[in-house]
Amino acid sequence: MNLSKNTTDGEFVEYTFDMATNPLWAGTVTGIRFDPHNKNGSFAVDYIRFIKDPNAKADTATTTTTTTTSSDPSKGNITDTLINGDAEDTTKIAFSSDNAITTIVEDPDKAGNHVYKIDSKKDGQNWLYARQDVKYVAGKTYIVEFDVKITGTNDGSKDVKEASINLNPVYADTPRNDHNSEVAKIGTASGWYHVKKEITINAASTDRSKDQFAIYANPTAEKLTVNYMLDNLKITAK
Ligand SMILES: [Ca+2]
Repeated sequence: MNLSKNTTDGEFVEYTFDMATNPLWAGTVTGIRFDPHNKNGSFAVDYIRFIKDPNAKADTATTTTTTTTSSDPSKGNITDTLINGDAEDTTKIAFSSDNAITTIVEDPDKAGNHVYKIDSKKDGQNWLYARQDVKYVAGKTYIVEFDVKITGTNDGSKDVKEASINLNPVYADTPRNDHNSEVAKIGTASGWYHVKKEITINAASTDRSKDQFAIYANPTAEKLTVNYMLDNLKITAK
């Protein structure tokens, strides 16, 4: 999307762009870049805002929605704030990702059930994340349970022999942000796989500003990204 000229002669000018005409704006848009000129100079921005087209039609072709909802970690600890772990509220995509398109779809194996679909939006080798902001209590042990199903790789192959599924309770300060552990080695032939794993937040951790619960799939040995589905995430304090 380009502006029409290199100067507005010192005046504020309002530009409106119809993003629906841009084929790259599909799925969940996670960032915008404002890059106002390709000459030396200065600029000021009064506002940037998103306006919904009042005539936009709902996409009835799929059960997916593009609204991402985060929990409110200010409310308390993770057992209170983790939201929509079973994906049954199809208006609340409670997981976000920097490298995946995250949607809620009907479970291909069970009519009427809804699940998160985590698909890579990049070529090549990615550690494909699903993240939700939460708040932990230092020293607490939590029981994490969820169902995961490998759906294929980002080159279109539906056959993954073995993929590594990992948990990552993200929090700062002890000893680093990431606290990874592998919880499953499964393939597409495994179907839905139930994970149950205990995590303990380091008792010395005091920085709650980066708390996040994350699940990710490692790339395959062939350096392809592994797509997956999630359902029934529950986290309970032990
Ligand atoms: Ca569900």
